[in-house]
Amino acid sequence: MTKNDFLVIHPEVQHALDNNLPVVALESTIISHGMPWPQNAATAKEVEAVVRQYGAIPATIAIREGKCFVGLSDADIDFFGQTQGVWKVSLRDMPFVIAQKLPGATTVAATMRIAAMAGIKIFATGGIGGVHRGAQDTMDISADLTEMGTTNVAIVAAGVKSILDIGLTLEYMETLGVPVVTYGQEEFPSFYSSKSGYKSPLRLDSPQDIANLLRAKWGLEINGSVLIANPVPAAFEMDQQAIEQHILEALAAADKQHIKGKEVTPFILKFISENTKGESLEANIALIKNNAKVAAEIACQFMKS
Ligand code: PSU
Ligand code: MN
Repeated sequence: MTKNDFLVIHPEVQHALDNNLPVVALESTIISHGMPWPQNAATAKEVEAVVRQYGAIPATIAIREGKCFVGLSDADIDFFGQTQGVWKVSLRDMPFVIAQKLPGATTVAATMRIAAMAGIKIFATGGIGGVHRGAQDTMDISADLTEMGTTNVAIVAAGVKSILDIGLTLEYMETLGVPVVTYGQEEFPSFYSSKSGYKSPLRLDSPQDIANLLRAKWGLEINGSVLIANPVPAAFEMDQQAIEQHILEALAAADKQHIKGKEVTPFILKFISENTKGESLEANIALIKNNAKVAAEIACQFMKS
């Protein structure tokens, strides 16, 4: 078996790849573990529609029946939105979930790896994993970051959620050689808020400039990702102080209930969503659609070589 034997690429996605048309990869952990049913599936379909509206082909990625699927049907999206017990699959889980033929929703790390296998260069999501608060004791650093150090897929995300240590996450990306570019502003955004208190290492103001950066990076054979931080649309922005309060409560609850390892991120996301009466979910949906738009625009510019 070679790695291509594990891939099932949707014919529409394959056609786009064969003809150098823009394609945007999308993850599935956000569907199975990041949002409640039925908003999760509805959002995943809307995100795909936004990618199409801005001229690219969407490829949502997930694992099923021992294969990595690149491009899902609406019925597949419903399956990953509804089914209990779908695995959250980061890189270390991939061999097990594939060999056992279990259903798996892919994180940023696993989605990037599969997107790269298929030949997709641009990926849109909500937020990436990173260095957790207190990582100096727990060593809890997402495999999203190490994957970003090696795999040539650029990510459009709304920055880094302040459930993480944003400063340490930025430091870690610097160590890995990952350029962090904020789209259209000086400050690095923190998912629910356009602010974070950290200056963005880089800033660019057009999809064309971002596409040029990607060409330069990969043209120089500097492997790895570029993080394109796209601030949440102003109308959906949440107050930084208020969200910090919810995050502190979520972290305290996780600690008290001894939540560890891969359960930490989904637990905190669910806690915040339940404790902000859906306001955070609304922001989450708005920012993902905005990221899909920008990713499609970058993908279109990138293919115009
Ligand atoms: N951060 C978010 N929303 C998410 C995730 C992270 O704001 O949905 C998901 C993504 O799939 C990400 C994963 O890749 O959690 C990171 O998990 P971990 O921290 O266990 O690596
Ligand atoms: Mn972790």
